[in-house]
Amino acid sequence: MKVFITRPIMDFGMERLQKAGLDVTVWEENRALTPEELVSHCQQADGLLNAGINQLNAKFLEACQNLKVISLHSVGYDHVDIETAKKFGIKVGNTPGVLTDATAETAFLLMQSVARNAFYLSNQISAGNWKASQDITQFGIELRGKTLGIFGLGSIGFALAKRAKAAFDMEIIYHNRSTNDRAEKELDARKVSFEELVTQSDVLSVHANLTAENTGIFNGEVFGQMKPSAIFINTARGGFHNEPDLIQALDNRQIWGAGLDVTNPEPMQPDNPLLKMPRVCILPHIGSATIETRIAMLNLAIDNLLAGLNGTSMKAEV
Ligand code: 8YV
Repeated sequence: MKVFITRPIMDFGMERLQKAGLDVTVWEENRALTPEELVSHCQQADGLLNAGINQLNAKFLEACQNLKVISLHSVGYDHVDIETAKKFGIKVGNTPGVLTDATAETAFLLMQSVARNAFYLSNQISAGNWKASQDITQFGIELRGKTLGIFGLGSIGFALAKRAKAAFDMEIIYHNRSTNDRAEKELDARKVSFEELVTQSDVLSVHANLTAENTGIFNGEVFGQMKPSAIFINTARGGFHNEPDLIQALDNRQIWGAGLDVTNPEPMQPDNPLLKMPRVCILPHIGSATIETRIAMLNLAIDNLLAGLNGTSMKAEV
């Protein structure tokens, strides 16, 4: 059977696929595939291992109905038209759980870095301005005892809340469709309305799945309702926040700071003003980018791929 992979994978992964007797084609070019190239490669394949956020929309799926399985090298599946895939009997697998801690640690890193204005002051050193930190306007704020608001308290949100509670004794509030009993029991977390989350959070961190309903939900109006001392963190998907509105909210001091591991659009352009702003920390979508986590993600993605090709049940099916 033929498999197409959208970017080079670790050697052990290739060995597993070759040991399974699969005919593997890998996209080696140092650029994203065009939608046309993706279709032309997938029309020959039985399975697709998709790394990155290629749009696997209805048009793509219509053209590639021959696929038995799409195995995502990601937990997020907002770039896949799941209903259409199901319609064509194409199984879709993802990688939940194995990246929970790495992604939560990235959010934890960002909230601390923003609170201490770390990236900006570090860049001031290379700009020959060591003393920038002595200016009171560049002083940081402390997280101890503050309120952490989680938008979408699933496994990653819980892992962040647990760290924030243990390290800074932060109060946890969350906005979710369903109640998270474990978080309420173990972290004394409190379920609140969206309005309360926005107005009460000292740090508001996004950990939900991106949908058509919540796309752009963090816009100028919402940033305007947040505390002027609040920090906005997004390690989920750039589509949750309206970036020009975020820049304006920071410029107008409607919020205190922001930390992003996902941007809108991706990749972020090098001249984006957010990269030079105090109290702003930007990372290039590295939430799950640790050796341990990427090995676990690839193993799970290959398990799902092999199961999909063999018609057996996947470890993680969307
Ligand atoms: C992936 C992610 O690294 O899992 C996700 O949803 O965003 C990241 O872990 C990214 O999608 C690239 O494959």
